[in-house]
Amino acid sequence: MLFSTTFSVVALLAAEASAHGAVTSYVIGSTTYNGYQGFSPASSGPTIQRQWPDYNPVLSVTDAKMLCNTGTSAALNATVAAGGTVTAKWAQWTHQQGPVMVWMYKCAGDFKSCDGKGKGWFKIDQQGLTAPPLTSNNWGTAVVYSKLAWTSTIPKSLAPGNYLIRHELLALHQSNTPQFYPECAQISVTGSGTQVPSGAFLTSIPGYATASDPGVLVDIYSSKATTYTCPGPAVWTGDGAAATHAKRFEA
Ligand SMILES: *[C@@H]1O[C@H](CO)[C@@H](O)[C@H](O)[C@H]1NC(C)=O
Ligand SMILES: [Cu+2]
Repeated sequence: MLFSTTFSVVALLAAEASAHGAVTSYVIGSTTYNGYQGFSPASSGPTIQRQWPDYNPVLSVTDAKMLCNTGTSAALNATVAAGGTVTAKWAQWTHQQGPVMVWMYKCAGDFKSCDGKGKGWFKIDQQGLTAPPLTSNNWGTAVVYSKLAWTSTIPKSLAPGNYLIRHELLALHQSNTPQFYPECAQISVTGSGTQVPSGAFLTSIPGYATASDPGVLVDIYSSKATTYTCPGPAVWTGDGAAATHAKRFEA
């Protein structure tokens, strides 16, 4: 009796763990960079990814884990040319309602001292709901579900330097119980860009949205909404687009 109870709890926990996900590798140019493949402590070799502890979601917008899912440093970094692409890959992913948001943060110096703190995070890419209803699979996370990959372009005009790139899946399949899945990697951006976003494009993590933000606190089953706005700032794409967005925000 005791055994079977313990067994079913363990089985349940195992099922839970296997039902979530995390970024487990990156493809940049023709190179694949391994991320972490298993739970902490890592059995993987050195990676460009900051280590996450497990596949479980972060459940609070104010949790320190929102930053990089606990990871604070990584041994390696990957070089990517501004205008090039970064593809994140997930070994597994199971939810199909909620947005994908991809963020970057410019490090002041080397990666060791780059803690991701302060109002330095900006979005380079996101996909929320492309067509109603909210209960459909017309979401960014549904693309990750089918492809187990997400490709973003590093803005061509972005200034070179050391950056963190943070992939965030926000799963909304449980009413008013948002689940955040963020992982970070270290990338060295090259090129002749001169721009870095400012003002309304920048935010802190944690802190980019409140728990009651309509993009965070959602009941997809009872809501009559036909559109969805991703939480946080507008996406910064660089060049002219930056100025247009900035003006709209200041108005
Ligand atoms: C990034 O990685 C390269 C090797 O690929 C290394 O030479 C360089 O020092 C690293 N940069 C930082 C800031 O750690
Ligand atoms: Cu899950």
